[in-house]
Amino acid sequence: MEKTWRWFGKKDKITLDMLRQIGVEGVVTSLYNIPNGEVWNYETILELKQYIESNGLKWSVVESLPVSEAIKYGGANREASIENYKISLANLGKAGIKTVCYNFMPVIDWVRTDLEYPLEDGTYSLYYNHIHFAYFDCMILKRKNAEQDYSPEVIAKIRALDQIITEAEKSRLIDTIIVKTQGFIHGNIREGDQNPVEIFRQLLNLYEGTDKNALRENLKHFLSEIMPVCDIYEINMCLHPDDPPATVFGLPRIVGNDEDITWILNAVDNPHNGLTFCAGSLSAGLQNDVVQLAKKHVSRTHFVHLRSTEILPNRDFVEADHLRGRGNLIELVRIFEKANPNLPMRVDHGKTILDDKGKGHNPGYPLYGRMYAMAQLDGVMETVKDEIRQGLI
Ligand code: DNO
Repeated sequence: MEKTWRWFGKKDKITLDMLRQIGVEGVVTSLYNIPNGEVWNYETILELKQYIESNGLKWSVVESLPVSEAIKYGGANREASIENYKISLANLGKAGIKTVCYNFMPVIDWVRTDLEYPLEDGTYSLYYNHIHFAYFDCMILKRKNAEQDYSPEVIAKIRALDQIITEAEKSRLIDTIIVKTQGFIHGNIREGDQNPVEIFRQLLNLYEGTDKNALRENLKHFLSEIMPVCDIYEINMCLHPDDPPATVFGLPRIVGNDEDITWILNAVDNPHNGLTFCAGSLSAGLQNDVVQLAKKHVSRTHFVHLRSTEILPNRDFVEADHLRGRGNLIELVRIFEKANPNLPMRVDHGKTILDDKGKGHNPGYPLYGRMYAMAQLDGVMETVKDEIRQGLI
């Protein structure tokens, strides 16, 4: 597989020169300054592409070309937004960039409640605490009828938490769930925005009346519209699964299990309508056996996120060491390496280790933690290539 790395543009403290030193082959990045829904013009794409190439690397994958909310909920300016998306895709195609990752999660992308959860060995991981999440939903956001989405045990626990939680802890929860995890990836709320909770409430209102079927139809419409452009430029669209693969805040989520993925791939049955196989997101759902999913959908997988999780009995989940947990990454490398040795993969997330702490890297994207995981997976990939050469698999 091609070893790629998520790089956050020229302002990223982890420079392209550093990436070359640690064996990265391709860059995964985006035009972070262009607001969602606006056109990516050819010159700006080319300028960044040439900058990457002048540093001895290539721009392998776009992550993400973001899909605006209007496209997802079917708002008034949906068609104009789709037209802009097509122009951006054509411009990417003309520049020779042909792998595009995106997601179709309403309002909020990935969900975590703790960005520095301390582990016994002195490192830190990303963490999802179900009670803290429910507390934010019911007691801070005060979403209408939110309590109906949780069991009586969970409600009792959030009431107990309410007696002891401090204002600082509440602010940290808001910051983690809807600001810090979202702003750096084209999310709806950015650091410095005033009253993020109110902005978030208004965004949720946009989806009133949009159920799972409506969201599916909106995705199908979007894909049907953009496929002709993808056919001309041979662009592979890579839909990222929902993280975690479950309904949140009463919003529909439609990329969480085999039935969802099969529906989407069949609804627009074009090889350019493909997947980002994110083992981390998929493994965070008990319903998913990632190895089975990979075997079934390998031919439509155009980009792979190698990451793993561990689900705890209380519905919390923690990001696991990359070679352990439910992600089963060794077996996934066997499946993907065999199917397509050029398939781009990136290590997704990494623990905060050594002197990563306090370096100001984006949450989940520290230098040493990711470098360590990439070295682990590099070893796995070389071993698997050897297994293939020897005809063992
Ligand atoms: C989080 C990421 C996601 C992902 C997008 C793809 O760390 O995995 O934000 O990039 O969902 O569109």
